[in-house]
Amino acid sequence: MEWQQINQMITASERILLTTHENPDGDGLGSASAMYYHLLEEGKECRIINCSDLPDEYDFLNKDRIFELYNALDHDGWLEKCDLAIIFDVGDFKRVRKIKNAIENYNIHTINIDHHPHPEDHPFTLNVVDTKSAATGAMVFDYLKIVRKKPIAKKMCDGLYTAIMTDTGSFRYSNTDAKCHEIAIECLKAGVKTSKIYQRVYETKPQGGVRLLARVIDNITFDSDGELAWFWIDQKMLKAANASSKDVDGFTDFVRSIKGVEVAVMVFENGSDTCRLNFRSKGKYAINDVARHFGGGGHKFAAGAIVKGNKKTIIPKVVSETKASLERQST
Ligand SMILES: [Mn+2]
Repeated sequence: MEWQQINQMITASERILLTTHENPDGDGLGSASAMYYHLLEEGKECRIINCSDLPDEYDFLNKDRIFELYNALDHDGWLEKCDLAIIFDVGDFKRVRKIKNAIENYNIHTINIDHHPHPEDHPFTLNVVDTKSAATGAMVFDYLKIVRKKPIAKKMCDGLYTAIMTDTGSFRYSNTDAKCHEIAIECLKAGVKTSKIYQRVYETKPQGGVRLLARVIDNITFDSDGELAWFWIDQKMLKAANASSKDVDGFTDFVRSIKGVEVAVMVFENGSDTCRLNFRSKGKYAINDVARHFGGGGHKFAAGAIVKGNKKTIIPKVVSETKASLERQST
């Protein structure tokens, strides 16, 4: 990997922006916070500025109030003199929203650290991608291991552990490898309270979200001899359950956990003539080609897309396209 190039660019910079994608997850946030504390030790002036608010379940990473929500008035003065932006787990540069404009307007050099695929003609100054890595946090761990003279500090480990835990579904998904466990060992030795982090992230489900899940479970449709399970959610269901759109995170993983199901698909009607599609596979079938067909993308076994249209028009297309893909792959 290009660790030395990253190191050179960081060394040459004074003021550094760290950021991750909209609707951030544990991987993007954990990676950014680990790097933040490292750069602070290096004497850099750095800030984590995201285009979305910090989700409640990650507030344990924010004891030092390190996560900021972008707003041009507050931040553009600082960004104007920024030397470098490090972007974590983004998948697509567009997913940092308005921060992309600021980076381009102020000609800030960029390092992209990610385990999602990016095209050859990527827009970054330096593109560091390892699609085999279970999490972006595992790449940040490697970088810190190589450049730090001191051990990785507890505060950095809190972020790294959160990144690995959330992107592997707590060390259960097919991307979990020996490396993930090695990182976990190092984090435990550094004093990370792993069960506390687990509880904070996973055992704080809002009641509305659980009520919504009950409705979803009641309406799963099975296809392709039970290997495909799909469901939809619309704004009416959300209202009736008193849930928010954030609550649907993890539903597709849950539906995939049913016996015999290989692929789970969610069609979520956003309310503004768009639907969010979510694809999860146990590993027998790749589903990112279907996501790509609908203009999205992602990993082989976890992908998504956002499409124009309502559930009436979208569901038949998504179901038939997914069924066709499963059929192609089983012959
Ligand atoms: Mn990730």
